[in-house]
Amino acid sequence: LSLYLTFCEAEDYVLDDRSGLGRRFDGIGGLSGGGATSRLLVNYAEPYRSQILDYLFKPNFGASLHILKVEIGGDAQTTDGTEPSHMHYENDENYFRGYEWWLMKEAKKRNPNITLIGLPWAFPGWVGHGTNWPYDFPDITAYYVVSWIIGAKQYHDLDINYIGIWNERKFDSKYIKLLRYTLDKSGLQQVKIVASDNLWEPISTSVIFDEELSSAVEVIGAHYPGTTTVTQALLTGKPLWASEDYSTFNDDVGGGCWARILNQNYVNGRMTGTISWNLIASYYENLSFGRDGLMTAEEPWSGNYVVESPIWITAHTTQFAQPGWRYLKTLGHLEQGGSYVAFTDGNGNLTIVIETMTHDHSQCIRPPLPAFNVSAQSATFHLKGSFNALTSLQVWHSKLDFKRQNSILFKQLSPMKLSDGTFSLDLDVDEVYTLTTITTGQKGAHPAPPSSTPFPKIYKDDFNVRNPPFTEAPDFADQTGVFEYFINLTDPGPHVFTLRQVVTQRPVTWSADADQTISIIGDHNWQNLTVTCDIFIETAKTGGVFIAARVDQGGEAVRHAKGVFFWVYADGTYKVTNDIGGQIVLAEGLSGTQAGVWHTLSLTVKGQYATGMLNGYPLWKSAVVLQPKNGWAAIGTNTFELAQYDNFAIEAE
Ligand code: 147
Ligand code: CA
Repeated sequence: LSLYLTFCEAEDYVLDDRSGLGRRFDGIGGLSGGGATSRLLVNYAEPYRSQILDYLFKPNFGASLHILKVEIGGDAQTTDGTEPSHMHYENDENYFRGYEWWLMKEAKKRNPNITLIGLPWAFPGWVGHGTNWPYDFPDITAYYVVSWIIGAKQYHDLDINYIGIWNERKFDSKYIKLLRYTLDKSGLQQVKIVASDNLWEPISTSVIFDEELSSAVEVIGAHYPGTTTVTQALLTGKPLWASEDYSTFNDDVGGGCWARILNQNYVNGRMTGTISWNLIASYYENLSFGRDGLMTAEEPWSGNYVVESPIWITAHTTQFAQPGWRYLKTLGHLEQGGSYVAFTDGNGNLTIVIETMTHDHSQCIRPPLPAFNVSAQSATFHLKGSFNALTSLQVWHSKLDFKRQNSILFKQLSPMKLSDGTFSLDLDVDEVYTLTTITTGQKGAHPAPPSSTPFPKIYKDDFNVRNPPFTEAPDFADQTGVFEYFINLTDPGPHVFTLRQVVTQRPVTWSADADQTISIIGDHNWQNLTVTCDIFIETAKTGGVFIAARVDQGGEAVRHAKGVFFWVYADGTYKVTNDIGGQIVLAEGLSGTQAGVWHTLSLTVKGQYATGMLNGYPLWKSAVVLQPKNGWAAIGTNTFELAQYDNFAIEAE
C-alpha cells in the first residue's frame, strides 16, 4: 500500500469582457518553404496526399490552419533545397513552377478563408543586377515581387493577403515604401505588408519615426521571439506576429513547445499570429532541421506519413477561435505555472485554452528557455460579463506523457457544467485544455497510412511526361540550381523528354549555395550502388556535368558536400572527385566528351572502390573512396549552366 499526499493550491481566475476586449486574433499558420520543405509531399499518391492535406487545412478536422505562408522561390538554397522562381531570367515569366501554387490551391479548397502570405528568401541573379543585394534596384525587386502576386491571381485565382520583404535579412525603408506604392498602383491596395521577418528591431523604431513607413507596414513580424516583445514594437500600435516560430523536432517535446508558445506569444508578447516553420516536414530527414514540421510526410514512395502531436496541439486553438475573434483582456499565467488565454467572437462565443507545459518538455529550438516551474494545481475560473450566463462548455484535452509514451491528444471529454459561471479543473503538468461554446470540434481521422519503407533500391526515371503536374521530377531535391522537366523538340534522337538544369547565373542568395548545381535523390544510408544517367552538356568548351553517389550533405551545408562525383567536361576530359567543389581529385584523364552530344555515364561504388563507365565502356576504375561511407545519389553541373539528363537509374544494394 502506498500512501501519498497531493498538495494542491486552488486558485481563482476571472474571465471578463466588461472592461473591453484585447487584440484581434489573426490566426495560426504554417510555412511552406524557406526552403523546399514541402518538396516530397507533392509526390505522394492519392489518397494519401489528400489525407495529409486534410490534417493540415480542413476545418474541424486536424490542425485546421488559419494561415498558409509560402516562400516566393528565388532559384537558391533556402534551408532544405531550392525553390524555382517565376522569373528565372529577366525576360522570363512562368507561374506554373514548383508546388507552392498547388499547395495554396489545396489549402483554399479546404478552407476558402485561409490567409495567404508570400515572402522571398532569395532572388534570381538578374534582380540583383550582378550584386548579392536586392535593394540596389528597388524598382526591379518591387516589380518582381508584385508580378508574383498578380500571377497568383491571374493564373490560379489566388488572392495573396500579405507580402513580406526579405526573410531574416536587412530591410530597406525606401524599398518597403516603393513596394507599397507599386502594390497600390497595381490595384492591390488590399495586399498588406508584413515587416520585417527578422527581429523586433530595427523595424519597430523605424516605423515609429517614419510616418510614411508606418502607413506602408500593416504588421510587425518577428522570428523566434521566445514569446516576448519589446516596448518599441508595442508602441508602433501595429499587430505583432511571430511570423516564423517553432522549428523544433516534432516529437512530444515539439508538441509541448508549440502549446506553450501558442498561448504565451499572446500572454507575454501580445502576438496575435504565430506561424510554424515549417508546415510539414516533407524533405529528406538528413537535410537541415529534419522533422521540424507540424507533421511528417517524408516517404512518397511508401505513402507513409505521421500525424505528430503538434497537429493536435494546433487544433486546441484553431478549431475553436477564428481570425477576427478577439482575445479577452483577462488572461495570464497560472499560479503554479502554465498559462491561459480566452477568445470571443463578440457574439457570445467563448474559447479558453489552458496549457501547463513544463520547462524540459516544452523547449523549442531557440531562443534558450529561462528556468520556470510548473506543478499540478487546481484552477477555478469565474466567467463574468456576457459569459456569466453560460451553463456548460465543451471540453477538449491533451496530456503529453513522457514516461509511458502514451500521450492523450485532442480528446473530447464530457461537457463541463457551470454554476453561476464558475468551473474548476484539476490540472496536471504537460496538459492542454480547451473549454469552449463551439460544438463543431472534431478529431478527424483517415485510415492508417501504409507503413514506412526505405527508398526503393531499384529506381528509374526516363522523364517522359508530356504534361507533368509539377515542373520537378519525383524525389529529386534540388540543393543548388533548379532542375526542370524539359521538352527538346529539336532532338533528333530519343531524348525529347529530359530533365534540365536551368539556373544560369548565381542568384541573390540567402544561404551559401554551392558554385556548382546539384539535385539529390534516394536514401542517405546508401553505401554500395550504381548510378547511371544519360547526360547532355549544353555549354561548348567550358561546360561540365556530374553524377554522384554517397553525397553526404545538402541544405545549408551543400557547399561542403562530400561523396563520389564523376564529372565529364566539354573539353574532352573527366574527373573523379571526393567533393562537390572538385578540390579532392581521385582520378582524372581524357574522355572525349563534348557539348551537344548525349553521353551515358555510369558510376559504381562498392566498399572502398569506385568505377566509372562512359557510353558502356570502362573509363576509370578502382578509385579509392575512404569517406563518406554513405549518402544520396545526385546529378549536377560544373557551374550555373544549362545541361540535360535522361534515363536516370539507380541500383543500390
Ligand atoms: C530560420 C529560417 O527563416 C528558415 O528558413 C529555416 O532555416 C529555419 C530553421 O530553423 O530558421 O532562420 C533562422 C536561423 C537562425 C536563427 C533564427 C532563424 N537564429 O540563430 O536565431
Ligand atoms: Ca526521356
